[in-house]
Amino acid sequence: MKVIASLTFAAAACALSVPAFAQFAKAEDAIKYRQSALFVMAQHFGRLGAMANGRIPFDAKVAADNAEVVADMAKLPWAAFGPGTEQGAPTKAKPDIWVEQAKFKEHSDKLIAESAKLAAAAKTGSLDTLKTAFGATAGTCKSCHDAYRAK
Ligand code: ASC
Repeated sequence: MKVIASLTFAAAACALSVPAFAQFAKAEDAIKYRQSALFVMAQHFGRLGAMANGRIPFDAKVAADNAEVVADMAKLPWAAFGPGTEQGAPTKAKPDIWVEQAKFKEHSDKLIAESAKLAAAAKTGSLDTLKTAFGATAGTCKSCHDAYRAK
């Protein structure tokens, strides 16, 4: 009983004190996770871009659905950039991410904020509103990539 109690305590203490990285069994999993989240986000963002740029017809419902996925996915990758995930699988993430964590977080927070605005903009049903919000969101993708993604 004592052993079980202390194991339970140890497990609870671990859950409380370890960084978000601990949700991944290994660095490779964290890298795959963040790449997957960013990939799914890019697929849905690309569909919005096609509408914003007139490559496919504007459909308000499709736009709203895609923008909602973008806003949801935008929250996910960042917990997978934890300590020790600089390498472990092929990655374009620059080492500066782990040196300039506050700056990196500013970028990710900006994306989360802009993609939430994008989802709200898409719900208005106005293509012009969508275009503006798409541009602002794409700008946050680009500025982070310029700083923290290798070519
Ligand atoms: C996309 C995509 C990105 C961003 C970026 C915006 O659709 O895959 O990485 O937009 O190109 O500048």
